[in-house]
Amino acid sequence: MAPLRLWLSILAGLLGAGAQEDLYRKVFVFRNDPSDAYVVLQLSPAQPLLNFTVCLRSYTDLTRPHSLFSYATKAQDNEILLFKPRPGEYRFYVGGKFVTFRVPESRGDWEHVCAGWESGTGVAEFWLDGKPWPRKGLQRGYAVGPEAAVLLGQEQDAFGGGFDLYNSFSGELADVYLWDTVLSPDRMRAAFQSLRLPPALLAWSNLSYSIKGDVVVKPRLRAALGF
Ligand SMILES: *[C@@H]1O[C@H](CO)[C@@H](O)[C@H](O)[C@H]1NC(C)=O
Ligand SMILES: *[C@@H]1O[C@H](CO)[C@@H](O)[C@H](O)[C@H]1NC(C)=O
Ligand SMILES: [Ca+2]
Repeated sequence: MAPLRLWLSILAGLLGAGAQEDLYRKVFVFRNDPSDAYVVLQLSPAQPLLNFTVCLRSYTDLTRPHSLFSYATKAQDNEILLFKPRPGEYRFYVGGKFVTFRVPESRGDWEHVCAGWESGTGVAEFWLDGKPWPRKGLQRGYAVGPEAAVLLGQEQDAFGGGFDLYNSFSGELADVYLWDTVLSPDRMRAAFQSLRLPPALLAWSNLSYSIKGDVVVKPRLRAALGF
């Protein structure tokens, strides 16, 4: 290895920089319940967000509260949070406030969710398995702070920490995306169907992440409909 490359790889190791890869047809398996494990997603420095959409797919038999996506800033730990307090209910937080979306209890299958938010109108969208739920109002005029700690598997009560192990995720997660726009309905459906998607701040097809603790990357068990 050339000295410069060797030095860079040592530096990357010291900084804890993780893998950067296309996770197409792969999943994170969070093996323990409860768990202290998590995955840190590297988000390139950005401007405050006035619009965004977060999407992901989860597969779990947890009935206790659990976090699906936790984006914290130093000023606000629940800056963006997708949280499932119990079966049949999702909470979508922006800037520490939340709206609740009641959904059918899981049929023991993968669930795909997209949550979108627009500062200008304060309209929050929630899509489950490619279908929109009635929109709600949340944090009109707010701006989501940049320089975030973005974690899968744990719910942050402090920047990059403050975990409650009984809010941890256990099961499988895939297809995590974050865009700085509210996706059009066609693209919300495309995300559900794992079709081609626009460039994103976080993309499952090019994810820069590091695993902390007991999480493994495995192939999906089923290929139908892309999950
Ligand atoms: C946010 O979305 C609104 C409505 O589509 C648009 O007018 C505005 O320019 C967007 N702002 C940014 C910063 O993208
Ligand atoms: C993947 O992301 C990196 C930055 O995180 C970027 O430089 C690269 O162009 C991206 N690759 C693709 C195929 O989008
Ligand atoms: Ca929190």
